[in-house]
Amino acid sequence: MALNRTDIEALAAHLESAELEARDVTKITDDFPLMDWADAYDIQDEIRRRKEARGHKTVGLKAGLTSFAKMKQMGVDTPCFGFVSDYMARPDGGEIKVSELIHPKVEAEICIVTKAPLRGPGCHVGAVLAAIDFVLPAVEIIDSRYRDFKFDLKSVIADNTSASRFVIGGRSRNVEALDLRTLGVVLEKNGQIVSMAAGAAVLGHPAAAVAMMANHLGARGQEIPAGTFIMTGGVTEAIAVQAGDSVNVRFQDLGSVSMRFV
Ligand code: 0L1
Ligand code: MG
Repeated sequence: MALNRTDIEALAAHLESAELEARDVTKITDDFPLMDWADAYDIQDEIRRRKEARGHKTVGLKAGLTSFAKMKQMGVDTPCFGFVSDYMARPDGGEIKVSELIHPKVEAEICIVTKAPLRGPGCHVGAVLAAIDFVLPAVEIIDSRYRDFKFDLKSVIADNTSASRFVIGGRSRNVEALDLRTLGVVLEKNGQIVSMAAGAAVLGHPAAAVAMMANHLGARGQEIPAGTFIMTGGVTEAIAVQAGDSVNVRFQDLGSVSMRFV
C-alpha cells in the first residue's frame, strides 16, 4: 500500500461527493501517482462504508470492463469490480434524471443471483454455474466521475467502477435453460439498433466474470455470499445517452429492459 488511511478516507470523500453532487473531477492518480491496486480497492471499500453508515444498503456486486469491446473502448486490458447501492436502482420502463448525473452511458448486462457462497482462489466457471440461483437481465447506467472520461484503471476502481444507476427488467430464468455464451442481446436507442452482441463477449462466458470476482475478493479475504445479485459486465461497448433518449434492450430468452432519460 502506498497511501495512508487519511489519504484513503479523503479520496473516498472526494469521489463520493463528486458522485452525489454530479460534479466531475480529474483522475486521482494525477495527485497520487504512487497509488497501488490495493489502495484503489480500499478507497472503493471506504465509499461503500460511507454509504452503509448513512443507511444505504449494498444490493449487488458488479464486474466492469469485462467485454473485449468495452476494454478496447476504454483502452484497458483488465476487468474491475464494484458494488451497487439501493438508491441506484430504477424501475423497468421508468425515468432516469440526467440532471443527477454527469455524462451517463448505458450497458446491457447479463446478471445472476447466487444460491451458494463463492470464494476464491480457484473459483471457476463450473463452480459459478453450480452456485447460480437464477439469471436475469439488466441495464447499467455508468457515470464516471472523471472529466471527459480521462482516467486510468486504478482511478476507475477507486470511483466504484463508475456505478451510478441500474434497471433490472425482463424475466428470470434458471441457468440450465440458457446458454449464457450464445445468449443474444440487442440494444436500441430511440428505436434504432445501436449495438448487439452475445454473452460470450464477456470474457468468453459471463460466469467467468463471476469466477474472476470471487478470486479477486478471495485475495482480499472476502467472499460472494449466497443471495448476491451480480452484474457480469456490459456485453457491448457503452452507449452515451442524454435527456430525451429512450433505451430498450432485448435479451434472448430473458425479455426486455427499458428506460427513458429525462
Ligand atoms: O461497468 C463498467 O464496465 C465499468 C466501467 C468503468 C469505466 C467507465 O466509466 O467506462
Ligand atoms: Mg457495467
